[in-house]
Amino acid sequence: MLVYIGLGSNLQEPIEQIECALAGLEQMDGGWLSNFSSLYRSPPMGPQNQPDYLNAVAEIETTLAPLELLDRLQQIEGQQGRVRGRRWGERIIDLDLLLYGDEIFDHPRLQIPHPGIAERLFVLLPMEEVAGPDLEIPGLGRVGELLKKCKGDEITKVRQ
Ligand code: A4P
Ligand code: MG
Repeated sequence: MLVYIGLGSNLQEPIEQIECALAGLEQMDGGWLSNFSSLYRSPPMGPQNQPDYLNAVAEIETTLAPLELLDRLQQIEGQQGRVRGRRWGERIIDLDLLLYGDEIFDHPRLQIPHPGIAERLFVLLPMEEVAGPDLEIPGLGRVGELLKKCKGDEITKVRQ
């Protein structure tokens, strides 16, 4: 199964945190990192009294079931010292399961596609870079089309 993971960080050297999480994804049993995007910097969505975020998207091939994969992602978050605070608040690392093939999944612990994808430039831009504009988000449409409708927040490509 081809899956897309969103990575985000705005605490404790975000670039290093994202690189560390990518290394964790690379080493994950049952998953093969096949591609990843540049890093993008944007102001926080949600509470404004927190640092800017760095975001990226990784593409993985996996044999893991959705909830198994979520467990692995939360393990990586835990290894990097993530503590859960306020909703949409600052974080060392956030790993969101954005897409799991073309499946729609609704479970108390896991919603796929990840809610909010369609309005988030910091998800759509790196996703388009990795997968191209024709990638279909189940129930929502193509990434390229969603991007055209998205309001232009400040977002800058940091590197790569
Ligand atoms: N969960 C449900 N579906 C999923 C999924 N598809 N992937 C559950 C991952 N987790 C999923 O997540 C809370 C619970 O969501 C998990 O235990 C899991 O069972 P969390 O990461 O602890 O909480 P959260 O991240 O504070 O809440 P939420 O609603 O997931 O926030 P988001 O959507 O992750 O947004 N601004 C910028 N510029 N860039 C960002 O990356 N990120 C956030 C957080 C806020 N503002 C941001 C950014
Ligand atoms: Mg999250």
